[in-house]
Amino acid sequence: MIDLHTTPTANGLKASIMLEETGFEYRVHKIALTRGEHLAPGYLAINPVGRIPTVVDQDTASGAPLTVYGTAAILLYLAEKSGKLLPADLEARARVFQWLGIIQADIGAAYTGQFVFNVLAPEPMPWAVEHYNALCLRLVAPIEQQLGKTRYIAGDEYTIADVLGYPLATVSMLRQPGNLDAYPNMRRWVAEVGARPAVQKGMTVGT
Ligand SMILES: N[C@@H](CCC(=O)N[C@@H](CS)C(=O)NCC(=O)O)C(=O)O
Repeated sequence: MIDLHTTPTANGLKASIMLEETGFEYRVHKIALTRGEHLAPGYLAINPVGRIPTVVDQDTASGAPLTVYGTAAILLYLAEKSGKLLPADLEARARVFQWLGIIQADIGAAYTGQFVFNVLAPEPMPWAVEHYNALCLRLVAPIEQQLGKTRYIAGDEYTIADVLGYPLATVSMLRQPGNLDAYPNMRRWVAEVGARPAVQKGMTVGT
């Protein structure tokens, strides 16, 4: 059994899609960020970073529960444990790792900044809004280019890079003017990935 502590943000949905894709038995613990539940002592005892998503795997080889926080770490852990969505070939894996870094560290950080200045800022901050909107557009462009060359983000195989990319395209990019209008390759890929039953189920977890 795996305990998933989450809320249905883009990052939370990446973890729930991956749990659906790998087929492990799991139960959901909803963490209401708006009520500060991620900063409550009970949750901080599990994850001192105080952010979601976190998984706690109760079925480990050592017998001790294993806590894993953060989308990239969770997806890699579940891929390794299940033997799914991560190619065995070293070069193919390196391509997946590269996209994992781009989507989480580069694009994820840019969309966090975009959200802060477009949605949370108590007063308009035009420079910051423009800066983050432009940065997001610049950083998602390589995904559009890549999907013009390959069926999936890291090649012709469906991998954890696609699990990371799907909520980015369907949740974070919704805040972008025109949504996916200027991204025909991403729209083709969103339709294909979004037809997967695991993705459809994962996108509803915690809602
Ligand atoms: N690096 C983390 C980022 C996780 C993250 O940003 N979580 C947000 C929700 S999407 C959160 O818990 N925010 C609450 C806070 O920072 O106070 C990941 O890849 O999962």
